Amino acid sequence: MKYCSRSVVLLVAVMLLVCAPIAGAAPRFSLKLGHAVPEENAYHYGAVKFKELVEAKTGGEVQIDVFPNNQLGTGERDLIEGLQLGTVDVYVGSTGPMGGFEKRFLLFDFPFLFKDKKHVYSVLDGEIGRHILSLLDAKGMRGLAWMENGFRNLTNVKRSVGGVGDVKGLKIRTMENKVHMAMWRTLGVDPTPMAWSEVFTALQQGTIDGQENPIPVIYTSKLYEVQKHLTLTRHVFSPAMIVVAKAVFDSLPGEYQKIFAEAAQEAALYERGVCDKMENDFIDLLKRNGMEVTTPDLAPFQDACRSVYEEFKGELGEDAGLLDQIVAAGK
Ligand code: EAX
Repeated sequence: MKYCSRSVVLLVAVMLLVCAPIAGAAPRFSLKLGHAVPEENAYHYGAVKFKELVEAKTGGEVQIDVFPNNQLGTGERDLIEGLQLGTVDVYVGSTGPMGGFEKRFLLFDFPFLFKDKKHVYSVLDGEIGRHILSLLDAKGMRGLAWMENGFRNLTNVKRSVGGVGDVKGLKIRTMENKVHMAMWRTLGVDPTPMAWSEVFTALQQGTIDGQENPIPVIYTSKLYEVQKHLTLTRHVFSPAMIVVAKAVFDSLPGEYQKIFAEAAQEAALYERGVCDKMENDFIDLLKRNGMEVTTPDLAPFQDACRSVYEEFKGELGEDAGLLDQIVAAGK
């Protein structure tokens, strides 16, 4: 009897060991997601939502660790390069530097191209948006969804900007993007391309007078501590994206690839909502933190930088016609 009971105990123990999931088992895929902004920014909300959806839908077989605030690189261009080098698995961030990897991403950088967010998403969520995202496959990346950075506005420490003439001579940091730089040159500004990670210090030290970004970035990066004047120029709509390194995406089983695509779309819609609310709420907070806010007549700004279209349309190659399609969609 004694022998019998011991063998039963042994059998049960073996079964428990084999059947019970091994607590804390290493996930099949452990991925690093990087972005360039603080955890208070909408990107982080979108990144965490993506993480949560993917981990839940894969039963923890895929684990995503989110690294905010440039922890995986020295700015967005660096993070995007990381996708190609294998140091970053997932990127959440703006399209700003992407024109340096695939020229046709410059399509979205033309000044005053988009009239409002309805116009923006009629393009990004349609055939043009799908086509532009697909171009990343040839660059070692898989673009999964369009998030939102937002309409970009000017800040500076030197003077109030009531009209287009008031920006002449300002030294403004731009993203590493030749269309943005050209736009500011046509307005008489001295553009300084710089990684986002260096901007706050440069403003603090006075090596630049100002910068331009959407309201959520201006507030969550505490630029009110080093900038006095906010001018609501809305001169470019800056899309953001969820992009996976193609080597990583291709290594996933088909069912996980589908989960990634669906989770990215859901996270992007969620992030756009968060970003939109921040854009509406944060202008008052910027005023309360001492910023003077002006809303100049934008027509002179638009007229002054119209030449950028002719100067850079050729960069879009066979997709140059998409620029006219986007303009037409806004009429
Ligand atoms: O993506 O570099 C920039 O100005 C970007 O808008 C910012 O990092 C958020």
